[in-house]
Amino acid sequence: MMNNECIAMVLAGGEGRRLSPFTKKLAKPAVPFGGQYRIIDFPLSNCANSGIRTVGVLTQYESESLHRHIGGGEPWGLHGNSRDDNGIFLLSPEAAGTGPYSGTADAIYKNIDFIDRYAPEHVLILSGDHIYSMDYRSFLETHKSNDADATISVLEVPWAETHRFGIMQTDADGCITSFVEKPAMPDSNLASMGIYMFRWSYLREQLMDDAGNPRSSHDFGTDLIPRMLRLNGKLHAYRFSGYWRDVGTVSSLWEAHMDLLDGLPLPNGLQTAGWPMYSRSRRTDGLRSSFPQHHIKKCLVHLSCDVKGGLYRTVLFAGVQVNPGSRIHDSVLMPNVTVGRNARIAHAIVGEGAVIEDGAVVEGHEDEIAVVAPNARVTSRPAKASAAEPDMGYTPFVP
Ligand code: ADQ
Ligand code: ADP
Repeated sequence: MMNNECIAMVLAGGEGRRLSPFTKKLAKPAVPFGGQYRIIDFPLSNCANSGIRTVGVLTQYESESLHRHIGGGEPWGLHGNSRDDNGIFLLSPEAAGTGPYSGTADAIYKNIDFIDRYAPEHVLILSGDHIYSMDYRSFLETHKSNDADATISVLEVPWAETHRFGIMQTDADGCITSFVEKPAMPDSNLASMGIYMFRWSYLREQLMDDAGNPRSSHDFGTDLIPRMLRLNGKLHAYRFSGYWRDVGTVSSLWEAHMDLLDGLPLPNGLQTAGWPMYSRSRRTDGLRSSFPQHHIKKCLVHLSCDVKGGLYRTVLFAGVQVNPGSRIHDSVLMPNVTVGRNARIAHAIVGEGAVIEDGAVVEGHEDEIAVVAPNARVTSRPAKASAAEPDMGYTPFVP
């Protein structure tokens, strides 16, 4: 039997319907982010940088995309070996030999045997679709010094956003006194980041009890956390002060990219000394953020791109081609997008492999980001997004 003080379990099986069409063939955590990464690179790099040696990744929806990306975990230095059995483990329901994971807590419940193999003192539960850098060691230290059953990482969110989160109240000592998942009438703006540290013996018992409850949806936010509070569990809040975004919707994915261009997540870009980002890129030749040429400003461009048009406040992933006369601003172009001549793209996310033909126009707004589906082709015909033309490929996204 192994013994690890703390192992991590990354929830990465959700369908991500609100990120459609980018999640049509990809799990949400496998969606490209930041020019050369995928979203799940953030929690995995945080694990590697925090010295967590054992990471289970719970996959379900479109799991193949994540399995291809993560492989044996080599890019994160978490390549398992038979001697100590550490590393990254892909835990789909097939791997666990169970039925489908019906909720986030159910996914952990169905992997109790996996966790037991390590007999950890604490288990860190992470989500595969958050953009942030966090040292889980100080999270664990706070959890231990409070002698808590559970510690939830929290931050204040704008009041208008509270309906997307688990919302709580705490007392002067940081003890959680109330918790409501996605409230219609919030009484606080202190939000759960969906990042939890549990004493394993406590969580194990709670998971066993919840599994036997036919009225439970077996979800951490909806069922487990409220139940723990009802039963007087010792739940603490851990205040996180850095940049953090849940990129579960098209507009939040777009905003997080604009934040990146504004230098918000990390002032020095994503590669920071002492906190490197790891990924498995097909092309690892890197990104470029400063340009001598005046037609590219405030952009992040993969070095493999071929840019002959003008770019402002835009992220280009590997293999993007922009032909002369085209103007692109406030947009994200995923890998291998081709933009013809004299096209215009604004406030948009263009999916992998899409083609924007000569003279075509893809224009969204700050509060209505335009979306081009992966591999779609946008022509210069006037865009009429009607049911009669389902192959239009250009669907304005209405939040
Ligand atoms: P949501 O973001 O709505 O709220 P959810 O959709 O349950 O949480 O997803 C959490 C993570 O679990 C995602 O990474 C998703 O991919 C994964 N997941 C979902 N269903 C799964 C399944 N059946 N098997 C495996 N993985 C699965 C949660 C909390 C809130 C909190 C927000 C913060 O419930 O309280 O405020 O996260 O973003
Ligand atoms: P300008 O016309 O504004 O002076 P150029 O198009 O001549 O700019 O490019 C200047 C330099 O930048 C050239 O060396 C060119 O190869 C390089 N360059 C152009 N586009 C990119 C890009 N997207 N990423 C990296 N380098 C680029």
